[in-house]
Amino acid sequence: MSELERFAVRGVIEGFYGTPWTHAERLDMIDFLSRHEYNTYFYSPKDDLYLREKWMEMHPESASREINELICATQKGNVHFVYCLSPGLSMEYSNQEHRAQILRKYRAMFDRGVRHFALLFDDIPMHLLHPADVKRYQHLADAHVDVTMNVWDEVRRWSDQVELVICPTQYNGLGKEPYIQYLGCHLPEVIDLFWTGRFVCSPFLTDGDAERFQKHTMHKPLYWDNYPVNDLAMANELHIGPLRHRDPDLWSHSAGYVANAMSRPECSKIPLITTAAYLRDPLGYDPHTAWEKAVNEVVGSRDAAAFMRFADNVQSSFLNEIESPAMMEAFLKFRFQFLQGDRREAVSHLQTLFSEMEESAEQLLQGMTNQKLATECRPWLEKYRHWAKVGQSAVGLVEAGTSGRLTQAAFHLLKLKQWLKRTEKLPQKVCGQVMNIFVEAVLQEVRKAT
Ligand code: LOG
Repeated sequence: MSELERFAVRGVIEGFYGTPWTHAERLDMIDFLSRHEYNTYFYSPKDDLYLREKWMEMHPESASREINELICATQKGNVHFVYCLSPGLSMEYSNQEHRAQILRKYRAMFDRGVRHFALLFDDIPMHLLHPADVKRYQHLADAHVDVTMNVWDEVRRWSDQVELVICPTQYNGLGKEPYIQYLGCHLPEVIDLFWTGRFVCSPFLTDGDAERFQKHTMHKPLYWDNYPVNDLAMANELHIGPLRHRDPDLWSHSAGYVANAMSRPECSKIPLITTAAYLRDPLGYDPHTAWEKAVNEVVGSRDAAAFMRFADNVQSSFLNEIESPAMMEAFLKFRFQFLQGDRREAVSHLQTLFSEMEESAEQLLQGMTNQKLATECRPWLEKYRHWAKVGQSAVGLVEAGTSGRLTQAAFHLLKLKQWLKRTEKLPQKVCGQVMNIFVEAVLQEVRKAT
């Protein structure tokens, strides 16, 4: 695809709540982005004090040195570094000194070569709180337009290469809500507006929604896609599945696409490689093919098969309604075979399934080539290993029960209950509801027989 026929901005935002990436992780990520044809990195971890909570203070010396290195790395890798400030928790919009402070922080970055800036007004009160602002502005959008135009008029004088992105306070919906409509219609088109789609985490991003957004706001949306991020309420999900349900023509209806990553950078790489494949060729994008390639690249050929087996059961997210597809299929087949055909064979298939599951878990827990990935995935791998144990006890119970060996059956039932209790204590989402459904079916048979 030619440069003109794809997303103009292909970015990743470090925009999650939780532990920010380390300096080394950022440098590694910038290199990764460059190799995968991303062209933009938004530096905006929510928990970096000097970008949000203490936005008025200058970065301490050591952080400032690290930012310099990040800027150099992005320049080398042909990636734009976007310096983002989130002043909305405390800013008095009408205060000249507050505006000057934003410009002072931007200028320090400009002098080091940064040309891309963002003002992020997400996750702040929807109403004006400072009395001086209440007096001066009609509403929040009025204040945001005023501050943005003030900042824009100054930074565009520094260089004609300077670009500015805004994250509105209302960043999801239909685009016709009064705040976003006001903002869009009062800001020039060159200033991009972030938008997460209809929802904070949007299962689908469609051309139709993008067109509607443009109609109401006079701006093509700059997508801020909240995948693979897994912060806050999503913390027990590990988003290592592929990107799905983004329309192939979205590039022509948008100003660009930016993925919000997880605080686990190595895990993030798997979905981000699939996203890169989508951004490169949206029409030809096939989630499963891209996913296998991504796993191969991040995990390495030695562990890829075991990891795929694991990852198939760790797909819980707003993008994916089908959990543990291979395991579900195996259970349905088991049920059919057990009731209609060869019981022994049915049981033996499940025995193989659960011992392979345990072997994969052990292999990945004990010595993955990619140690960093192993560390980041550990809690989910542990849960996966626990489910393998539950499965083995359940199959043991079925096998002993149907062949009349009641003492063994009682032993397996005890084991099953023990493993189930331990497993259910682990909060990580693995196997969705599929294992619970299977175990419940087995226990129901036991209840009937006793
Ligand atoms: C935050 C974002 C956070 C994400 C997912 C935006 C624009 N802002 O609800 O920092 O990572 O949701 O929890 C957000 O999405 N707010």
